[in-house]
Parts: sequence; structure tokens; C-alpha cells
Amino acid sequence: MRTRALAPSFGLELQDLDLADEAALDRADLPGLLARHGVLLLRGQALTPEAQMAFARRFGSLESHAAYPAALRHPEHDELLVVKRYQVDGRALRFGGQWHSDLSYTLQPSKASVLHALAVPPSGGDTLFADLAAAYAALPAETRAALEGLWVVHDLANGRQYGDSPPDAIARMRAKSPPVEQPLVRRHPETGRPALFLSEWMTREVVGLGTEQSRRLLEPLLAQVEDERFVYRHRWRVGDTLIWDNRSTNHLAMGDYEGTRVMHRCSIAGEPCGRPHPVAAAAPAP
Ligand SMILES: O=C(O)CCC(=O)C(=O)O
Repeated sequence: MRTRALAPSFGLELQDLDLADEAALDRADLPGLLARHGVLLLRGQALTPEAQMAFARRFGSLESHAAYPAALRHPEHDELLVVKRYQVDGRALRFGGQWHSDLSYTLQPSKASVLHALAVPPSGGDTLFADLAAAYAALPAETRAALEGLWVVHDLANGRQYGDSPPDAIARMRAKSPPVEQPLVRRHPETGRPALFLSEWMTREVVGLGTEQSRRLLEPLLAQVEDERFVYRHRWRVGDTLIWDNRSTNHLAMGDYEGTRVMHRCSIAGEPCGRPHPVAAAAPAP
């Protein structure tokens, strides 16, 4: 199989693999490649929703999105989201407009996600990926030692888009998706590589530290995982299929485009990770 590195530390394009060629897919160790490289790219694929889901199942079982608003889901498949610009309750809703790792605010974060481009704008609308393992490895040894054993709060409501939401809307969101605690340094279950498991969108504070101390510890780490040394920027073409490992990468969808951008997305269930956040557990449901 011909391959091409996407970025110095991670990401691999599989250049002559055809997603319709089941025998070739059987021969390629796709889950192993994903675990080692963090992001896989295949260009020029024509995937029906069924073919995309069948391909994604090679990495594990698919997550259902039945709880998402119907407008965001494919009409026939709860496992498939249609990623584009939406208006929900009169507000523009943008998928992934802040750095994140899928479902890190739950106790079963997604293992991987598969995004297939159906329509792309003439310019803009790129997706950025960050290598969280390389970002961790590049920290000074004493910083890495100081982070060992720390837990951080991941909270969906921490997102910028909820900044002007009324408190009762935030309380309802937290009742539905209570914040959780995740290990700040997460070891990849397949490669054993440690990675910085935090993101601008989800990570609110360090467990046991006050707001100011948390900010002082988290700010440089967030800068580290967004540093361009560890980022791959994907410029989409129609037919691109990207698979990313949410246990070792963050991603960010750029909203800087005009025109149509439509993607089909499914995600693969991960292993349990993290623990409930006691404050959230104690909060009364509104
Ligand atoms: O639209 C994109 O490029 C990515 C969207 C996103 O953040 C996601 O699918 O989790």
C-alpha cells in the first residue's frame, strides 16, 4: 500500500486503497494504522451512507445519534450525522467550532470518527487536527511528571457557543450531559502512548484546584495542544474520507467559508474512560 505522511508526527494518507475493495481492506490493518498514526486519509471515495457505516464498523461498533435533533441526523440512519450549517431555535449551529475530542464530556468518549465529504466550499472550511501524544512528549520531563495523576473536568457547557445562554438552559444541558472528570494524561489503550487529554471546548478546571490555579496550569497546556508543531490542517476535496482517533487527537472545524459544505459523519464507541464529577452528580435536576 502506498502511503504519505500528513504531518511530521502523525497522520497518514492511504493512497491506493479503494474503500469498495473489501479484500484490500481485510489485508490492511486499519485499526492498527489508526492507533499508530492518529488520522487516516483516503481521497476520491464514493461512499453511500451504508458503505460508510460498513467501513466505520471495521473500527468497532457505531454510536447511535438518536438523541440528537432529527434535523442533524440522516433520515434513515441514526448512526449517521449530516454535518453542515444549521439553524436550530433561530441560532446558527456549527459542528465542532472549538477544539475538542468527540464525547470527551462523557464516561465513554468516542474511539474514532469517520467524516466523508459530499460537498466542499471553494475555499475555507478546513479541519485542523492536533497530535495530543506528540504535544505531551514535547513537554519538559519535570512538567510531564507534575501532570501525572491529575484529573480535569470536561464539560460540554464550557463551549464558547453557550456563553450567552441563560443559566436555566445551561442547567438543563448539564442535567442531560453532566460534566465528568478525565485523566489529564490519558494512555492510549492500544499503543500505550500517553497524550494530553484536554481541549479548549471541554476542559474547565483541574480537580482539586481553584479557578485561578486551574487557569494557570491549563492555559500553557491548551497552548501546547494547539501549537502548530503538532497540528495538521486538512483542506477538503469532495470524496475525502478522514478517520481520526479521539484518544490521541483533538480537532477543530473552521467556519471561514461561504457556500456549501456537507459531510456525512459516523463515530465508533470507545472504552469507558473517566469518572463522574461529584459536584455534577450532586446537582439537582432542574
Ligand atoms: O466538520 C468538521 O470538519 C468536523 C466536525 C466535528 O467537529 C465533528 O464531526 O466532530
